[in-house]
Parts: sequence; structure tokens; C-alpha cells
Amino acid sequence: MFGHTRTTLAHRHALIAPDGHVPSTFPGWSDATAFVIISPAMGADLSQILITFEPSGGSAYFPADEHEHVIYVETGTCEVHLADQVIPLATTGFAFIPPETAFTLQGTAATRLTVFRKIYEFHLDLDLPPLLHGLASAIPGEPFLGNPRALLQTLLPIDPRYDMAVNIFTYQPGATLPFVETHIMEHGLLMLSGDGIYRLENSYYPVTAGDAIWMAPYCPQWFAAIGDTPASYLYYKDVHRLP
Ligand code: UGY
Ligand code: MN
Repeated sequence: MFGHTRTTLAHRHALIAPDGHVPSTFPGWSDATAFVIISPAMGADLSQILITFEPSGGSAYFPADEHEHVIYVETGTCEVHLADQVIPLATTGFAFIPPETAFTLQGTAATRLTVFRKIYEFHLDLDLPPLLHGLASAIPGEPFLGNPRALLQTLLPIDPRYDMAVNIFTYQPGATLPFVETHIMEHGLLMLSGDGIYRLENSYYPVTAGDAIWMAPYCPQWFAAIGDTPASYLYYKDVHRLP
């Protein structure tokens, strides 16, 4: 509705609805559009960037620096070009790119992908986490805290060299997070399909596919899936480092 949006920016959370998206582009990019949905500019420690490409294809360049990245292909396909290899990613494909590694994403008109980006937290006793890639649709979902109606797919290995987790949560209609979580870990989240109600701090929001959410550390959070189809979201979480 004219002059209205569901987008909300609060103290410890943000809900970003697609109607407010404004494009950016960056050095070395051609025919690719970034929507920087979450970033340190809003107080987050991560960035969550939605990228789309022109009908003739395009490329998005990320220089080698202290940032690590996870790429998730929501629709279409993409290629990750590195100095010594090209990784093709199908729909639901993902890749973890370690810090100090330059890469270029090449996509087409059908490609819609999300990049999670953050500064890698070195640990004196640990090596750098290796590059990896996979297909989320091939990863089995595990019942969350015993509930077979709330399945969690864990994309990255549970390995302390990785300081982030990226997961997909799929809820049958009526399924919920079992309790209101309040935790040190931060989340960046993208609704992939379905509808639900997200509790963030003391507010309750209807959410739907395409919405993004930032949950700062200690943002009380809860979710209930509603409607006739399962609700699914992709999310980032920082893990494996002392505060
Ligand atoms: O991993 C998590 O903290 C997850 N259960 N949080 C969430 O879905 N908001
Ligand atoms: Mn959580």
C-alpha cells in the first residue's frame, strides 16, 4: 500500500520486506545487482547480500581479504570462478569460500543467490577452514529437538575451524520453534518458502517467502509456520568462538 511497508528496523532486529529493496553495484561487477539486506551499517557483524543478474548474464567479483563467504543458490544456476578452479552450483547449491580468497560469481537471468559475508575469526590453535561446496537438497533434514515436523538441514560441517553455520529449517504448517530462544549467536535469515509468524524481541510479524530478518545477539526469537504449505528458511549463525 502506498506509503506503507512491513519493513521494520528495531534495536536488536530488522525485518526487511522485498518492496523496499534498493540496488547497489560494486567495483569489478558487470550486469549483476546487489541488494545489501543486512550489513555492519545496521549494527550487524555479518552482511547478507541478495544478487541477481541481467538476462545476458553477469558477474559479481569479491576480492581476497579477511572476509569469508557462503553462497546459496535460491533459483537458477551459478558458477564460482576462483584462481585455479570453477565450481558449478545448481539450484540449492552452496559453497563456502575461506578468507583471503578472491572469487567471481557468474549467473544468468534465472539466478537468484544469497551471499553471507563476515570477517573470519582466527583461532590460534586452528587452521583455516577449507573451501567446500554441496547441494542442500541432497542433505537430509534432522528432527529439531526430536520434532519430525521441524527439520534442520546443516550445510556446513560441524568443525571448529568454521566460525559460522548455515542451515535450512523446514516446518510443517503449525510446527513451531519449541521455545523462545535468546542466545549470543547472531542470525541473518531469508524466508525461502511458505508463511509464518516470527516473534522478534516483543513484536510478532507475519512473514513470507522473500522476507529477510536480522536477529542481533540476544534478540528473543520464536517462529510458528502457518498456512497450507511448509515454511522454510535459510539462516546464518556465528559459532565455535569464545565471546
Ligand atoms: O540455530 C538456531 O539458533 C535456530 N534454532 N534459530 C532460529 O531458527 N531462529
Ligand atoms: Mn536461533
